[in-house]
Amino acid sequence: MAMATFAAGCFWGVEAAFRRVEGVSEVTVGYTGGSVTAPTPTYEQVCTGNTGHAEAVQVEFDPERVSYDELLELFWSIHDPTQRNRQGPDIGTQYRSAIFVHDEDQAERARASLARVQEGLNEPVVTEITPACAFYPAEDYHQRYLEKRGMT
Ligand code: MHO
Repeated sequence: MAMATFAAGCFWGVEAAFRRVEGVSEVTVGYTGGSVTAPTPTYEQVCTGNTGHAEAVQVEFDPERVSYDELLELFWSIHDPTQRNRQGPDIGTQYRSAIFVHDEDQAERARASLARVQEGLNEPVVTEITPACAFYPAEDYHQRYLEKRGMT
């Protein structure tokens, strides 16, 4: 199993989208990319936009069934990567568009994929590509949030 980490706005919908993918075995919503590390960031803290953390999903996948490139395609399709620190009504650094890469191969694929997406857009893509760092799973009630409410 391999790991991929993405931030694309409110993590509820992002989780639901990745759960639909065949070859994805687990998706966890959480917080990453920020500076507050102890003990564990809470949703309330992240909501202030001051922790530096992004709402993100950690995707566990079988690379023989779904490729990282395919996951990237989905990532681009479910949000607007030209919006800085915002997706629709949700505003703040916690809603930024970001790819947290787990190795150099992912970094190269993410950069190449971003360049392809940029070709089709007039506005600059603001998606950050940074190395994956500590990932803090969000509170239980945020996991499978839409699914539990029959909203997927
Ligand atoms: N617009 C949603 C965002 C939730 S998401 C988990 C709300 O206001 O609750 O950030």
